[in-house]
Amino acid sequence: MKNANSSKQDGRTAAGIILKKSFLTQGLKTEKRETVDRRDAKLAMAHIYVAMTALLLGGLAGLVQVMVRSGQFQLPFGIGYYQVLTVHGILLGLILTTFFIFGFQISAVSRTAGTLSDKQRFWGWTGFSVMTAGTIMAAVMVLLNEASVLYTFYAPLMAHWIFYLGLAFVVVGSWIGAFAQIARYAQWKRENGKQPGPLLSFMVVVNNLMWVICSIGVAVAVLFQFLPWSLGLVERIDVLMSRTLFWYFGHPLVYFWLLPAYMVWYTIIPKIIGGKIFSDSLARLSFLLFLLFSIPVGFHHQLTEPGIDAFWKFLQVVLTFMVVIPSLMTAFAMFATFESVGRAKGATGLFSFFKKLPWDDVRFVVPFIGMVAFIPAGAGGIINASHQMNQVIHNTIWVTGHFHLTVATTVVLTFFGAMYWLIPHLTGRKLTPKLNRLGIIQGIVWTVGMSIMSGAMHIVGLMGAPRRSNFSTYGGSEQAAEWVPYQLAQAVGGTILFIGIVLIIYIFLQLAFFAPKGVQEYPVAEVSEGAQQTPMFLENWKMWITICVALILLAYTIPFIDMMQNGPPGSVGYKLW
Ligand code: HAS
Repeated sequence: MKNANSSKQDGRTAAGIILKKSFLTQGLKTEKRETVDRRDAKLAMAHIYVAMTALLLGGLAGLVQVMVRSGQFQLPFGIGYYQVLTVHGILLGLILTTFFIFGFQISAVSRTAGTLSDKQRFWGWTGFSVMTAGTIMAAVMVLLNEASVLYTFYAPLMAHWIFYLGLAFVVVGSWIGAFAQIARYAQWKRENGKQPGPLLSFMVVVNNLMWVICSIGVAVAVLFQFLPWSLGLVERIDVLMSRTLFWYFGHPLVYFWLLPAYMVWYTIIPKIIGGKIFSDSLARLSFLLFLLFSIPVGFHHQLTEPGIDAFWKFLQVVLTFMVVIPSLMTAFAMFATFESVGRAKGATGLFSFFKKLPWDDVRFVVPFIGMVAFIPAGAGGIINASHQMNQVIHNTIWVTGHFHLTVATTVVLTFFGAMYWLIPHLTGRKLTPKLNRLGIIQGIVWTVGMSIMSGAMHIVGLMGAPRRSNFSTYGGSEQAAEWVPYQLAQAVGGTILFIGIVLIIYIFLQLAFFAPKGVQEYPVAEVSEGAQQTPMFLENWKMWITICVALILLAYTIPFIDMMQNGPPGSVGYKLW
C-alpha cells in the first residue's frame, strides 16, 4: 500500500534531523518516525499559542478573583465579579485545556502513527480556525459584560446569543479537529492490517471518541435550547433539561482533560525515567473503561437537584464508582513502572526504588508532583460522589478546592512537564539546564501556592463557605467572620500561583523562541518485554462504542422521558449584571 508520508514531504529531512527506522521486519508498513513533521508541528504549535494566551489572561482573572473574595479589594471601572469569574472559568477550564490537548494530540498522532496527510492537516487547520473564531466570539461577549454566566452557563442565567453561537463553533471546530486525528489512526490501521495501532495514538482516538460522544449533549443544549431562547424565539427554557444535558457533557469533559495527562504518564514518563511501559493491554483497557463509564455519570453533579428520581441518581453514583477503577489501575501501573526502573538500577529496600528516579529532570519531577496531588484530589472526588456525603460539600468552595487539585494541579502540572520536551521538539530547539532548573522551581512555586489555596478552600468549604459568591454578599454574617482567615489564605495562595503563571509563560517563550536550536527528543517508551501480547478485542471499536451507547441509554433514557413529561413549565431568563 502506498505510504502517504514519503520522506520528501518532510522539510527536515535535508537537514538530517529526522531519524527513521524501517519497521518492515515487524510487519509494519508505516515508517516509524522519531520526530514530528514540521508542518504538523506548526499546526500543533498554533493550538498551543492560543492555550498559553488563555493561561495568561485566565490566570490574571484568577488573581483578581481571590483578591475580591478576600474582601480586601474592590473591582475598578464597574467590572463585575461574575464577569471576572466567567473569564477565569472559560479561559482556563475550556480554552487552555481544549487547545493544549489538541496541540499535544496532533503531535502525538504525527509522532506515533505518522505524518498527517495534506487532507488531514487541512481539516486540522479548519478545526483550529473554527474553534478560534468561536473563542473570539464568546470572549468578546464576556468582555462586553454580555455573557457573565460562568463556565457552566446554567439557565436561567441568559447570555447574548453570540456567546452561545461562539460555544457552538468551539464544539463543532473540535469535532473537525478530532476527526482529522482519528483519520490518521484509521490510515495507520489500513496500512498495517490486523495489528494493534500505536498505543499513544490509540489513546488519542479514545479521548476524541469520548469527547465527540459527550459534546453532543452540550451541542444539543446550545442549538435547541439556549440559542432559540437567547434570540427571543421562545420565551422559556427547561432548566432541568439544560443542566442535565450540560452534565452529560460536563463530567466526561473532566476526563477529556485527564486522559492526555494519563497519556504522558503511561507512554512518556517511562521513557524519561529510563524504563518501559509496564503493560500495553492494561493501559488500553483503562482508557476504554473511561470511554464506557465517564459519560453516564453526570447526575453526580445534580445529586441535590429536584426532578430526578433517587433511583437514577443512585445508578449513576454506582457508575461513578466504576469510573474510579481505571484511575486505580493507572496508579498501579505507575507504581509498577517506578518500581521496575528503581530495581533495575539496583534498589533493594521496600520503597528505595523512589530514590533511583531522576529527581533533577523537570520532565519527570513536575508531572510526578501532579501524580502525588491526584491522591488527595481523587479521594476528594470519591467523597463528592458518595451520594449523601455530597450534601455536605455541594455548592461549597470545597468543590472549587477539588477541581483546583485535579485539573489545575494534576492535569496542568503534567501539561507543564510535557512542555519541556514538546515545545522545543516542535520548534526545533533544546531544553537547557537553566530552563530545567527554573522549571523545577516553577513546579515548587505551583505546589506551594496550590497547597495553600486549595487546602484553605477544602477546609472553609467544610465550614459551609459557598462557592461562586462574592464576599460582599455574605461578608457581614457571623459565620462569615470565621471564614475570613481562609479567604485571606486563598488570596496568598492565589498570588503565589500567579507568580507560577508568570514563570511558566516566561519558560514557554524561552522554549518557543529563544532556547538554542537543536533536536529535543520526543520521548515515547516501548512496551516491556515481559508484558503480555495485546489482545485484538481491545481494538474492537464497534463493540466498545455499542457498550458505551447502551450504558448512556440505560442511565439517561427514562430520566429524560420523565423530564419531558413531568418537567416544570420552564423559566424566563435573567441576567446577573
Ligand atoms: Fe471531580 C466536581 C467526583 C475526578 C474535575 N470535578 C468536579 C468539578 C470539576 C471536577 C471541574 O461526584 C466541578 C464542576 C462544577 O463546576 O460544578 N471527580 C469525582 C470523582 C473523580 C473525579 C469520583 N474531577 C476529577 C478529575 C477532574 C475533576 C480528574 C479534572 C481533571 N467531581 C466529582 C463530583 C463532583 C465533582 C461528585 C460534583 C460535586 C458537587 O456536588 O458539585 C474520580 O475520577 C477520582 C479518581 C481518582 C483516584 C486517584 C488515583 C490516583 C492516581 C495517582 C497515582 C500516584 C502516583 C504517585 C503513582 C482514585 C492515579 C505516587 C507517589 C507517591 C510518593 C505516593
